[in-house]
Amino acid sequence: QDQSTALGLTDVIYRTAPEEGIAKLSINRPSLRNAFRPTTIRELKRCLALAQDDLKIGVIILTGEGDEAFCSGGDQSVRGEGGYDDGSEEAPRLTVLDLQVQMRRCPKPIIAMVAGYAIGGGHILHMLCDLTICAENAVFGQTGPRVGSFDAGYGSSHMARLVGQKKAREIWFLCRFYSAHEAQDMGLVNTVVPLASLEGETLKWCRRIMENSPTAIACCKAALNADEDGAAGIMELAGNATRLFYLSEEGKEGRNAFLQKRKPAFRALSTEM
Ligand code: 2NE
Repeated sequence: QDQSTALGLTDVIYRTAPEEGIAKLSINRPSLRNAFRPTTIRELKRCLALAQDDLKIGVIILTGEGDEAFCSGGDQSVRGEGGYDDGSEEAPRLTVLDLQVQMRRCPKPIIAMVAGYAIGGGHILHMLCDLTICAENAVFGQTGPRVGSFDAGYGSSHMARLVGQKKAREIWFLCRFYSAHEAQDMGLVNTVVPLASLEGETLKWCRRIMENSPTAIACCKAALNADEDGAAGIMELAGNATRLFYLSEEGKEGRNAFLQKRKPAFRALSTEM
């Protein structure tokens, strides 16, 4: 179901297949190789929040419209003095960083489905997805140092975790572009498929994930993020522990005793550690 019109989206297409548990967010600026502007980021954040809160959705696909690009990064034509500025935000800034954090905190797996260019800030978005499935025509790289930009956050630290320090420095310092198979060799992508099979293969991965325990997957994602994300990462992992505790008899006893104005009888329960 395409919900873009109902949501009033201009830069993003938001589709859901609730019966399959899949949501798809697609950047819809193909004439600009799906470069993002603040409006694009705001819409991506909104759709991601919708997918995250939708109990029927278990997996989220992030992609770009057309076969030529996943995303070519920040729209250089709206790059103002202090950040990207299309007149839709109070102050020009790097709104994509907020999206990156939201992607990390999302408990549901996000899969980058990449055809064509994943460049600059677009390359960073694919790296921050939990998995990347790309077509044989995919091209990956950073251009920041060539166009007067850089991402010293996840764009650097997470890249180094994926490909190693030497390779990350090569990618940033030389601004070379890499083919799909080069990207696979350095651990940037999970699999490379013919362009015609990209959507089908991505759906196969989504369906496979949907067969597995959502709580286990959410905890695994939080655990895999935890050390890189510091206190925020531990908080995410700990939040899952609290949620599981709320579901336990011991957790419920605390709430019930408070509401019933009596002393909790924790020790009468068989859930002690
Ligand atoms: C992506 C790439 C390599 C594609 O090349 P090609 O030859 O397939 O297409 P072409 O002709 O360059 O692009 C088609 C149209 O899209 C626009 C182009 O200007 C062109 O417009 P027209 O000439 O048809 O009017 N376009 C493409 N990318 C754009 C962009 N990012 N902003 C605005 N317009 C764009 C080639 O297009 C390319 O190298 N694009 C630039 C990639 C880039 O430098 N991105 C910004 C990196 S910085 C960043 O994203 C960033 C960061 O470093 C840190 C934080 C946040 C963001």
